[in-house]
Amino acid sequence: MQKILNYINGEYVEPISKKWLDNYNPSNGEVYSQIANSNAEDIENAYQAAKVAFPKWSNTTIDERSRILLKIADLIDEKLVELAEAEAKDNGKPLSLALAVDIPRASANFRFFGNAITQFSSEAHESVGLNTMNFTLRQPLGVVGCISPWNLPLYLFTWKIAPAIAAGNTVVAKPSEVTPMTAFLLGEICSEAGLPKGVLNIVHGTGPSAGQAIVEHKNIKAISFTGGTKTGEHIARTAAPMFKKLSLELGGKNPNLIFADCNYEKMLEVTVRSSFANQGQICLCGSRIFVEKPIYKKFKKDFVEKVKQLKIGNPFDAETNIGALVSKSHLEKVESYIKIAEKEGGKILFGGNRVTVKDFENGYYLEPTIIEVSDDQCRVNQEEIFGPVVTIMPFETEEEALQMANSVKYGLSSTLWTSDLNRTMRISKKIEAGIVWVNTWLNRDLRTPFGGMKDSGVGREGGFEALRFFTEAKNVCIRYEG
Ligand code: TXE
Repeated sequence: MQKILNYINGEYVEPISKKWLDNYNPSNGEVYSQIANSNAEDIENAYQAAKVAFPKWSNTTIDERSRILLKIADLIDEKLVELAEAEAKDNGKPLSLALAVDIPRASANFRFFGNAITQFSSEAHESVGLNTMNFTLRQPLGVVGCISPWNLPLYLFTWKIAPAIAAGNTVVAKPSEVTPMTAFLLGEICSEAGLPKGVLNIVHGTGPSAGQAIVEHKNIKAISFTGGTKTGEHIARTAAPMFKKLSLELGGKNPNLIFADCNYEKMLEVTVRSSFANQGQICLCGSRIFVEKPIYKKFKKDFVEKVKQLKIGNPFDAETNIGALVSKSHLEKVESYIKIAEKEGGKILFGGNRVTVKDFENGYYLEPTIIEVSDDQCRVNQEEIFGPVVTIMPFETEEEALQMANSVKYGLSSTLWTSDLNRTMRISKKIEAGIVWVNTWLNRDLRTPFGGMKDSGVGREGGFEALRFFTEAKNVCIRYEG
């Protein structure tokens, strides 16, 4: 059975403990590989490799760093099919989605930061009349930690690693133990691209063991984390007293506000995607749908009709729109919310049932589920479910829509469907979300700040925000004569 090894100092190595975790294929429920079950000793080895590599890498020219990142991007592009197949097998998502989104975005992450670093600069301030000149240095932090989740495995793993190394840091990175395969494959790609040994170290294992060891390591200067809000809280509690820089991209419970004056057909097509893409396992999915009363009945009917057409199948079938959920335990967690919804008086308009897929009988399949609720404060409207489940309810006024949109502890993204410019500006300014998509969804320009507020996290990724996170600003003030 294939072993998923750690990638430390440019070599694939076994965990010191020689212990392994089972890696499941969600499409058929079978164990198909073994994952290095690493601990603090493996993290220390990875840290030492990163520490040794740091002086040279942080003094590598911007052009050379850029060249290597662009080479990694090209190699990911060349290995698109192999990586997409690995991602679909490991996560359960449709191969078509991995081919179209996950892997191209992993490549784009390296290409974007390979270019961005050649444009990144800092400020100078002349204290006029005082013979004083100030300039700001933006120096790499040193060894940094990157920890990522299972929903968009290579996409989110590289979204952290690319800016970290572009800025001159060296990295100890841990992917989710639920979906480690493409992170494992990234190691040899980096070696092939000529990334010097020790610049990137990939250690596999569980959160409480390998992950915790990264967070509590006294010489790892910053933590860039994406995952659940509860875990984010725990990481913050550990890292804050150590005064580490923290970037926390956490959960979401995103509103989708649909006004009667929207482009209805476009809205309907995109809302199916924003509800169920990646089996609803994207922190940016619009899982709370609010529809203006005049079109509520029509929307309810049309939305159910459209969702009924979605094909639930194994990830490798080109026709599949909805693949397997990532794990048995996650399937059970999502199902538990459907039961809670029924207890709370929600009405299941469509879905709610497990699906048996021919030849993949032991896979983790669930119907896309639409629940009509009457109280926006009910649990299925307040808690992140992170599966193919959305709620819908009507609203009368803009004020009511905005009040309900903001009435959750999360504040990650939001979607607004309207053709009214003034309303767009009013709502965009008042909605409590780090991202507002208007007449679109998951439309991403990597230069923009990415992240949420409230319980959706702290800090922003993307563009120069990410390069600023991974550097320390130092003011140099020079007094000169005459
Ligand atoms: O996240 P976890 P998971 C949400 C969503 C999902 C929940 C759990 O609600 O159901 O998070 O998903 C590592 N110290 N999102 O299990 O558990 C862990 O090993 C250090 C939203 O993926 O937070 C993994 O690598 N690390 C999110 C990573 O943290 C620890 C996308 C994420 O694990 C750790 C995914 C610890 N003590 C899930 N405990 C988004 N915003 O995109 C765990 N980890």
